[in-house]
Amino acid sequence: MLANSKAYGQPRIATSREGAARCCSDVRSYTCSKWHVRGAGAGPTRVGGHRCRDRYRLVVTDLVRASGPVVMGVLNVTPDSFSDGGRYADLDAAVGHGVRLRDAGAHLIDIGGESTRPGAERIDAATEADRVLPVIRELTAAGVLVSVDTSRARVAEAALAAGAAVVNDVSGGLADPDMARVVRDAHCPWVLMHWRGHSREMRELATYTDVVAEVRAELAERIDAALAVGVAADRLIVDPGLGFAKTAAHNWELSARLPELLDLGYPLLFGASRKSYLGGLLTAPDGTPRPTAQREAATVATSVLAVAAGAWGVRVHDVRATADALAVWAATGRPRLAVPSHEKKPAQHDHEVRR
Ligand code: PMM
Repeated sequence: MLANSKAYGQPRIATSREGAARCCSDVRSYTCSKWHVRGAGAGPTRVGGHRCRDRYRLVVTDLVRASGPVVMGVLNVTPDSFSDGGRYADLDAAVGHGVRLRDAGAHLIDIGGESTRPGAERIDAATEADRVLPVIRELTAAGVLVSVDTSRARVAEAALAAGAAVVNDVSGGLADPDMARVVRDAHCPWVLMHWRGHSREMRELATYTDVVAEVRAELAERIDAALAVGVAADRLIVDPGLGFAKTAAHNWELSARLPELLDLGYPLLFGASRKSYLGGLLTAPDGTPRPTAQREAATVATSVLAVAAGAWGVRVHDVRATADALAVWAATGRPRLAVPSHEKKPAQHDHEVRR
């Protein structure tokens, strides 16, 4: 059961930062004053010529425990992703876009090399790695904090070696049994997204009696599986996986009942950006769904509502629009729709002994 699930509670910033300073004396950090987010600086951190085993501590401390909402900018280096597919296949274009997203307010740039849109065919690991690794190298060299959007352990491992700081796994560890080991050994943050199967089969898997209860229970299983392998609880971030084996009605239900997922006690990432259920909401008079590029106002609304409900972060394509809206939300005193349970009672911290 979920014995160690109350991870997102009292921050241990001082302890972790002291640990980071001891371990990674050459960590360069930057500060985003707007959201008080810090991250590891450019390139892999090395101590005495070796990669520092715990170079992620600053990232973990300050991103996972971030007081403000974290904005993750989407950068798909794929020919076929539903929103930005084909636009950033060229290395310079991809790196330029990543830097622009960072400058627009993204704390983290999420780089994906395999389309996960419903119905998409899989590509092989080598192709996926060839697409993402050069972009990760260039962006981390430019001081941009990067996550890799992959469900393959081999690709994640290579991406971490290339400078990525976070693994965003849309399969929540289900697609590749080696992923948990890679993440555990790297000590990096790991986004566990709710997932039931690969793109080709996900439509048929969208059957639930109570979508929120089932997504919650399945995420809890993924958390427990990660903890059982030895991944530290404070590296985990959960994500409801909007659009992944979900109908539009499921996505709206999950959005409306976010506190039930927050009750798992982990930071929650919300990825609604430009997804088709927004297009289906905003139909033209003849019933045509709103095109992908014209779903931005709706995306911004989902971001603000999710953060006001207690989400830790949002994954978006148009970073500036969401970052601006969240700045307004922050300036208004960070109003909340509901108090997440992790703020009601202190976390157990039993996970800390596992480190
Ligand atoms: N959605 C997509 C890809 N990766 N990762 C997380 N954690 N959450 C998501 O909702 C998510 C994701 C699909 O959208 P894209 O094709 O625009 O990247």
